[in-house]
Amino acid sequence: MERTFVAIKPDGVKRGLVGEILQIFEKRAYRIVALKILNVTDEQAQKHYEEHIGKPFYPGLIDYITSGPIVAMVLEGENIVNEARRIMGSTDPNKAEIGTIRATYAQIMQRNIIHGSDSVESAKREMSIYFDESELCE
Ligand code: IDP
Ligand code: MG
Repeated sequence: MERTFVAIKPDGVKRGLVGEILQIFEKRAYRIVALKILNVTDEQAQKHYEEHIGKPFYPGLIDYITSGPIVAMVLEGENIVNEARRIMGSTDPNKAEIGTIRATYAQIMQRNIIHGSDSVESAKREMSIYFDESELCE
């Protein structure tokens, strides 16, 4: 069984979309292995988005992810890394397929509501930024 790291970004939490988004994954019968609300520290944000350091949107991205609490989770299921990204839709909500989370709830990339790991390796790296091993429910 594969695992991925998913985060509802601060705009999703502020807009009261946590329940609706969790339901999408629960209805798909993915298992919640870990779940919490937290304020992302600058250190966590920099680790999470280290691949984007130096890009023009990087400072805005760090401000965005640290602007309020996120809901972080580890989900488990068949082929979940790719499937979760398919459920979320493209990074740019305007290019995301209708029916995906980003197309349904967001308008712009700078406020695209949700994060999902892009590979099994990224998932392992990202979940270790936000969770201790002991927080994962087997
Ligand atoms: P992803 O979240 O779909 O994996 P990434 O390319 O990893 O997309 O980018 C991380 C986040 O940075 C995006 O979700 C989005 O919020 C933001 N972002 C990415 N590209 C741009 C851009 O060109 N302009 C503004 N923000 C961007
Ligand atoms: Mg990414």
